Formats: sequence, C-alpha cells, structure tokens
Amino acid sequence: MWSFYTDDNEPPVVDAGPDQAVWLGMDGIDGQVTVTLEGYTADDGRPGPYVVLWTQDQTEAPPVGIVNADQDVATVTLTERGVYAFTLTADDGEKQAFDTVQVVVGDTPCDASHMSSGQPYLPSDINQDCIVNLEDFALLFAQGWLSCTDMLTHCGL
Ligand SMILES: [Ca+2]
Ligand SMILES: [Ca+2]
Repeated sequence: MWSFYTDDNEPPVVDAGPDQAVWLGMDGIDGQVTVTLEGYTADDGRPGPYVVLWTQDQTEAPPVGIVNADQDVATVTLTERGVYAFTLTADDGEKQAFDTVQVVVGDTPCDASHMSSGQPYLPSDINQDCIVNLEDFALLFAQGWLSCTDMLTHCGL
C-alpha cells in the first residue's frame, strides 16, 4: 500500500509596495515626513491565520519606529535624510514570504530626486538646486570676476 504526504500549503504572498522618494517638510511640517508603507499580503488560509510584520532593514539611515507594524499598511515618521529600507514579512506558521521597499528621504524634492535616480547634477547647476538659471551664472562668474591669469601683461589692467 502506497501512501503519499502532499504538502499543499502555499506560502503567503507579500508585496511591500513601490519604492518611494520623499523629502523633509513634504507634509508641511518642517524637518519631518510621514510615509505610508502600502503593503499587501495574502495567503491560502492554510494551515490557519497568518501574521504580518514590518521591520526596518539596517542601512546608513537611523532606526525609526513603525506604527501598525503588524498590519499590511503601516506608517513611519522620518526626521533625517537618508535611504531607508523596510521589509514586510508574512508567516503562516509553516512558510514565510517577504518583500522589501526602499524609502529615500531627501532634504528637498531636488535632493530626493537625485538620491533616488542616482543621476548627477548638471555641471552648470552650480548651487545644485535642480535648475540652471541666473543664480548659477552669478555664482560661476563671481568666483573669478576680473581676476587675471595672464602673468605677462596682467590683462592690460
Ligand atoms: Ca499558507
Ligand atoms: Ca541652480
């Protein structure tokens, strides 16, 4: 007589949501930003109810508290610039699944944009505020205004 043990318990499904780029003051409160971690989990109900948990991954960013860390949708309030990572784990008691989301926090939208894209600033954007305008022009020329590098005639000055 043959007997088979079939393990038909499927592991949970976890989605930590899309990566986010935010900046301090984005909510209108100076020096902080509150981010919603839009997680999603599901399971086949076997072997029973499952539990979820948000945790913060260790990065260069400081540790923060996670509100509603045992629910799909949690929030974090961040007060320092940095690249944060959070992992959502679902555990049905037998099998686990997890997914990680990255949250970039910049000092300004411009800063956050460059932090998340990794793109360099335009060389002519001297003050790195994401726009090339007369302020950059003034900074560029103010640095060496009327200074002469001709040591022979001293530019006729
Ligand atoms: Ca399951
Ligand atoms: Ca500029």
